[in-house]
Amino acid sequence: MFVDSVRIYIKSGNGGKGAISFRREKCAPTGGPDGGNGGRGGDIIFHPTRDLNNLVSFRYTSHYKAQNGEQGQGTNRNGKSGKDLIIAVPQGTIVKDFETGKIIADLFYSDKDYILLHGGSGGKGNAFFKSPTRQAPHFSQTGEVTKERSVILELKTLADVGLIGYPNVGKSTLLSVISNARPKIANYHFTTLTPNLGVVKYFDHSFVVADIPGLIDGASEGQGLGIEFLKHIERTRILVHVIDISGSDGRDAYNDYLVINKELKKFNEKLSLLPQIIVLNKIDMLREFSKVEEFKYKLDDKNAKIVCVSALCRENIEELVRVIWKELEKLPVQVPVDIEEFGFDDQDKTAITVTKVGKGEYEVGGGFIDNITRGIIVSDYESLSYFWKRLKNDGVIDILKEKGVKDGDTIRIGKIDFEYIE
Ligand SMILES: Nc1nc2c(ncn2[C@@H]2O[C@H](COP(=O)(O)OP(=O)(O)OP(=O)(O)O)[C@@H](O)[C@H]2O)c(=O)[nH]1
Ligand SMILES: [Mg+2]
Repeated sequence: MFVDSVRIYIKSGNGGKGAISFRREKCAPTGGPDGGNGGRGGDIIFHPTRDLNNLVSFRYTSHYKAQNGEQGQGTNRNGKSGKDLIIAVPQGTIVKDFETGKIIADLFYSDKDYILLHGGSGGKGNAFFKSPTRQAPHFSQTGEVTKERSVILELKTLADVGLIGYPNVGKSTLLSVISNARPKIANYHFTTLTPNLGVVKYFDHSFVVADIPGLIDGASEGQGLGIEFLKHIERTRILVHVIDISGSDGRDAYNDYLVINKELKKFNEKLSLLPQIIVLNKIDMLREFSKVEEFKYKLDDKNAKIVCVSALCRENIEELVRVIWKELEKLPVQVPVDIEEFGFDDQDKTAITVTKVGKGEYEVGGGFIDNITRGIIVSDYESLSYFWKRLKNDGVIDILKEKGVKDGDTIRIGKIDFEYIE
């Protein structure tokens, strides 16, 4: 089964909780705080690789979770970080946020890893909260709890050259003789059902060729296998238009050429504007060479690049590879798609929202607040005073004042109501 688009769920690891612990020594039964910090949660990392060309494995496993960080321990021992989860995907996979459809990453370069979700930070142990006025803090910070996200993975195959043409004209045969690929070849239509990639070597150079299923008249209206799979050649730099010049299937070669170009244009104007090299294949079956001349005569573009070959008999194949390379050399290299500003983590960590919900009542929330409330124990005086200090020092109180908060008003943070005292 070939899968080129899937939805998956990913979650980085939560941070571990900071420890609450006090030193115990023979002569000092109530020593100072020595609770270590919790470990960081593992990241979710995507690893683009050339070894994969299908997203099918994601059909069977759709939830991916990195390991949580471990809790801190006494004697100032920090918790272990959670293991990252590395997810291998085919090179050229695009990751989109499911909610907004925005592109988050184009995993364009093979082996260039991309951290999509950072693990939650570990909570501070109680040793961290020790201060001259707070000698024995009985609180620690909980680890950051990360959110599960849903993303769409879309395979946008990366190839330099796309092979297009009617079914049975010899596209796969051609790929098999110019590259290392061994696609299925047979004398019937629609032998190729999913894209095949092959690497072609030309002296010290190499380039990637994609062979896709054949197109027919009306493909854009769903005839044959449709035109959906043309997206796999959207990122190519040139197209090699393969035509059966012998007419072995009983069609007219020039008409085939026009039909395929019309279908291309219907799929995507940009694709139809890519440079094309016309390959007139199956010349071994030609009884009259005049067919080639006739084709050239009918062609509007008198400067079109045309190469006559026999893929089966390997005739003129080296010349074709040379022509392809010479064309490629002139064209700019491919670049990843433009990414809109997007980051799951950034959005969350800085947000402070203050909403007036009633007379003298304010609700305070957002990722920033979630972060500083981690591990706060309302019943613990020191914990609470630390929390107020953070609200003050980090500007939350100023925002409340701007919104008109007054002495005696209620401030709701999470599920707890506080009274605001100036
Ligand atoms: N005589 C001759 N036969 C060829 C040549 N190239 C391919 N063929 C034959 O044409 C038939 C179709 O070849 P494929 O390579 O499978 O054609 P395709 O364009 O990939 O077809 P689809 O995958 O169905 O779109 C096979 O029987 C090949 O052996 C050629 O140069 N000369
Ligand atoms: Mg084929």
